[in-house]
Amino acid sequence: MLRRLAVATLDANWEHDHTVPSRTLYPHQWSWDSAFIAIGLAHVRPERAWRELEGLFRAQWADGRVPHIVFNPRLPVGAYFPGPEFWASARAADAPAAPTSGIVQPPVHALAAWLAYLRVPSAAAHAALRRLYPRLVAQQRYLATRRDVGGDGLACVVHPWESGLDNSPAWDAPLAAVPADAAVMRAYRRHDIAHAPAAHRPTDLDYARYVAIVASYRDAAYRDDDLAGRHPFLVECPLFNAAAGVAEHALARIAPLVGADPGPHRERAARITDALVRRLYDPATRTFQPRDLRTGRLLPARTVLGLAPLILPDLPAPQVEAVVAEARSARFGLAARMERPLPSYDRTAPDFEPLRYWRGPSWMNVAWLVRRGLLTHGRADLAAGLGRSMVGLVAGAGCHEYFHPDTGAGLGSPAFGWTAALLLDLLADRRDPDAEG
Ligand code: 2M8
Repeated sequence: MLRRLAVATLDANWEHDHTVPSRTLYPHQWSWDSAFIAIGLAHVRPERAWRELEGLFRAQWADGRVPHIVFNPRLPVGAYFPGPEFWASARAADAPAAPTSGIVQPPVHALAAWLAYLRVPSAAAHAALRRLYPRLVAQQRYLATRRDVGGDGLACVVHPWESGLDNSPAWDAPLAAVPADAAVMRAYRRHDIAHAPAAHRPTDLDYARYVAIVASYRDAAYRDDDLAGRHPFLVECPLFNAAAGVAEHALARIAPLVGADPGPHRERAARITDALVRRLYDPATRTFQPRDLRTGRLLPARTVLGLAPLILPDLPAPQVEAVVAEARSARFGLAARMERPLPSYDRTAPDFEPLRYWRGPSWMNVAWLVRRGLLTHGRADLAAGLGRSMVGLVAGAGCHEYFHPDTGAGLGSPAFGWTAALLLDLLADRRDPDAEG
């Protein structure tokens, strides 16, 4: 029954060569959505899983960046804000012919490709893996070289949208330092608040800042040289970098299948984990926190981003223990029998907002990552509790974009791609055979 709902949701969101996150709110192709969606499609429409990933990577830029949105040129102007006319990707020398955004999202794609292959290791899957491998390597190279603004082995994000957790309290301080005036939004039509209640979404002032950061990057033709000298938002994010580390582990598994050497991937994975622990783990709070490169300081909000490094198979034992303790604290409430869903933000914080985007509600994709991390580190009891809570959300409310962190009520878009896809993955495999990496 639930499985049928999930498959119907994915089928309804399928659009010639990709799956839209939502027909209403997000009608184009999104980067990390496609990776999560491919993981689910592998269970029911394996051929589409590869089309989803390969379609996205066809829009990869010559410098290796995988854009966070690939625009569907068949849609009318105004179908999403900011649309292709705002991003103006054609101004960048490295951009492909197809219109895209100019920023990236967490690199969960190598993991998705590896999991899709494991699910159905057919000749077609092997051929797709061969085609994707050099592109996945180029994606990692872009992040490791052009985005290592801190110079110590981590990639930085240049926009809150790159984190995937756009409106997280984690970004409040660095965002507040971006000069902007909410009045500029009078010149634009926000598409999101035509489809979702404004009280659930970022404010106009947030959007004015989002737009200002894009404009700064775009006006420099999306170049990454001298970001430290000119770019208004530069942050090292624990989830983003944990995804990059896991990508190297996945590439180390893929490499022998495509005639490549896994050694360099293993070495890079170890270096990322080491840098993550050195730069983003705070021994005082015993959790991972993003670092603002403009001030050099760790950002204090305790968000679900801090739990993400658990997905790294080589995370040292003291940090595993600390993250599991943080997840089990009253802030996040992880348990073998969960009373409430995993929130996106510390539920004891005074500014916890159960309805607003990434400031409290529960999301299937980050819960899926945390669950995978728990399995990776031998916490099957907690993973089972989290998995049951995740399935319970969809059973109670359908394939919503996100869920109320107290009641489990469905919020955001009602027919959401990654919710459906990751539910399929959970249903098919409550015990992950590849959990060690
Ligand atoms: C949300 O982000 C977009 C901008 O990329 C938006 O708010 O308009 C986030 O939840 C992001 O993680 C997700 O990839 C995207 C599409 O589902 O929506």
